[in-house]
Amino acid sequence: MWGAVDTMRSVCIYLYILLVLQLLCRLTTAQPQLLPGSCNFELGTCGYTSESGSWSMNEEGHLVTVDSAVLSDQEQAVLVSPVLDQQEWSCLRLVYQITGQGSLHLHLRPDSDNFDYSLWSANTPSDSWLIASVDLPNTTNPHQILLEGRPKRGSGNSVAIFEIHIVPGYCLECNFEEHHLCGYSNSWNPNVNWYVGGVAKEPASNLLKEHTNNNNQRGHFMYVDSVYAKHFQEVAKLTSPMTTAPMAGCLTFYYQRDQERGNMFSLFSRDQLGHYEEIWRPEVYFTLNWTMVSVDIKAPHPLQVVFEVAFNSARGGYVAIDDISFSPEFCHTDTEPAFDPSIANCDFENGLCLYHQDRVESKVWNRVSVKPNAYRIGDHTTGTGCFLLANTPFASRPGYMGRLHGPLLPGNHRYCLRFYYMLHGFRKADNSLVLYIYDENNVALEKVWSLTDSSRAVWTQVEVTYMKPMMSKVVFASICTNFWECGLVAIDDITVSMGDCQIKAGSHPGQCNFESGICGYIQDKNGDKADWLRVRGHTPTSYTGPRGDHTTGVGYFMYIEASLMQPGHKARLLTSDLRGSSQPQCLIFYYHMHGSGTGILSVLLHKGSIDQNKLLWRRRGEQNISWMKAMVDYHCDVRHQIVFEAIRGPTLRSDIAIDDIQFKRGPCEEPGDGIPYSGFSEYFNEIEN
Ligand SMILES: [Ca+2]
Ligand SMILES: [Ca+2]
Ligand SMILES: [Ca+2]
Ligand SMILES: [Ca+2]
Repeated sequence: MWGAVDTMRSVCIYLYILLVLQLLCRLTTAQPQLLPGSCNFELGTCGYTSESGSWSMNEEGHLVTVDSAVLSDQEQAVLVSPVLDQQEWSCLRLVYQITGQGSLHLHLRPDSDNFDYSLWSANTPSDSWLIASVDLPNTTNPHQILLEGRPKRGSGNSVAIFEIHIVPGYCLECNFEEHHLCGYSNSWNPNVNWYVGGVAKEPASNLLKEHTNNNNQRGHFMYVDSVYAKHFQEVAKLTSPMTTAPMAGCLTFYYQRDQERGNMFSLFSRDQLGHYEEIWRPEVYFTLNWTMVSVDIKAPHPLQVVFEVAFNSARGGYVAIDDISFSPEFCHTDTEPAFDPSIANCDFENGLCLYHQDRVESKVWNRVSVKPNAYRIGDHTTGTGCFLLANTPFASRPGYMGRLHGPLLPGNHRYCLRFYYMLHGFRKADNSLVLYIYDENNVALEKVWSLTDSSRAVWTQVEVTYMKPMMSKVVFASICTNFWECGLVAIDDITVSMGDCQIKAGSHPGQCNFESGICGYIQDKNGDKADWLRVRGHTPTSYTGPRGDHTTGVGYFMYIEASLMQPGHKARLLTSDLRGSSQPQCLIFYYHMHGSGTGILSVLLHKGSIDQNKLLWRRRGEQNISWMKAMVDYHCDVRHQIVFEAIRGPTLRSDIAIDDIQFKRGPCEEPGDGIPYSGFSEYFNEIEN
């Protein structure tokens, strides 16, 4: 008898301990694990320091602000995190507010790199706080996070940060236990909306139990029902934050659904241009319990996921979701790996790559290289390389059509095709170049582009976005019906990438094409007599300067205008401060030195004092009518700037231009032209070969 009571007591104590343990467990799981770099600015700045300008702790705590009133002559205030060495993928959530006019920028500063990389920015003012989600992809480099506030000058403009949370995992993931809902947002609709559901706020149906921690008071999920639906096709949308990196892998989530009298439930992906693509819809109308779903995602660009439920009446049932997670491995073994369309790239430097011509016709397209001289433009890749030329006078036969076929690429993908063309003579452009998409049976599916404008004798970029449901390829066609009117058309530097051409790759701090400004480059105001000018089109003086830029043929470049300078005058353009790196660096840029009086272009390494300028690269005198590629290896482990210094030659025909500057971690892969300095002659007007 006593023994039985003892046993009862032990069982009770055991159950009690189990209960306490469970409670403790719930307390720890309810609080997301915060990684170093997180801060709520309540007790201090958690190791964040002001690098420039002044972020200040608000008197009431809870936030740091930068106000235009306290930024005396600076335009921005930069807050730098402690050094973080989180290597796994993590998600940074930022709670912020912009009041009046201004912007907030988030940068990543990898250790041992010259540049800070822009991760995210915002410039929309709001009446209350907003939340931003920024993916921090896995890295082996220690790094820092930079918060740059730029309130516009004038009173009432400020930028505030309330909270920085860095949590393990992907920004798409959410269990809806945290109060910001991981940046997921409901698109407000008068009658149907996604709400936070949970045990505390019992939803209409008794079937619903939250998923994350079964029976947990704090457990929450997202829930939409039809009770207030009044019209046909009322849609509730729950949208994830936009990822800040391309995503490929497996998205899983749990859902419950009761579709007694009609609702439509779908999961969409949405890109930065607003293109929706349905990636999943349920196979069943009614789930007895939480049901897990796994969907493979292959996005070459940042994306959002959108959970959409459409109701037709107030009796359309409900849908609930919870525990969205992501893994970089595909969930289904038959999912093909993300396709790399760069197999269709070709710069024609080493043959035709995977391109070929129709066999039945004589060679209409010829791979040629133009010996660099002052009259004929060389290729686009380097200025001295190879390109394809159709309709050379020797090959032309009236009435032909010369086709150049690209490799077959899989269907159902949106592709961005870019290439450069140039009319290499001055004849009629009509039909000189037409671009088709063909299927695998060589049937033309669509004419996607044709050359219409007349020649400016400059390499001009074309961008074409296309998508076909079946395997397809691009076909460049050149048509000649009348010998005397046939154009001489050239193509070079074909690239194919995934996604719409309008989605530009994120701006890279080490790249400048001068299309939207001068990238923070600095005009020397003391050590020279003139400035570099940013222009598009051609330069005003004949027989010197480029006819168009290198990036697109119709974009911007920097140049010195000889007619505004005296012989021997210098113009110096400096990069912003580069941090220095233990790694060798590769500087690539394009230069244009054409004109009988061309002077000198030098690239110098500047370390603080003028005396420490080191010559890295130099060209003297007229080089070529083409944009020429330069590659410069250098190494500098302290703070420095790179200087582009042009010296005007003896005559007006001495414009010097630069474009498409790029810094890469070195050493430069391909051999450069191997000549760091050329033109040792004292005479400026020497023409080099
Ligand atoms: Ca949950
Ligand atoms: Ca080429
Ligand atoms: Ca440009
Ligand atoms: Ca200057």
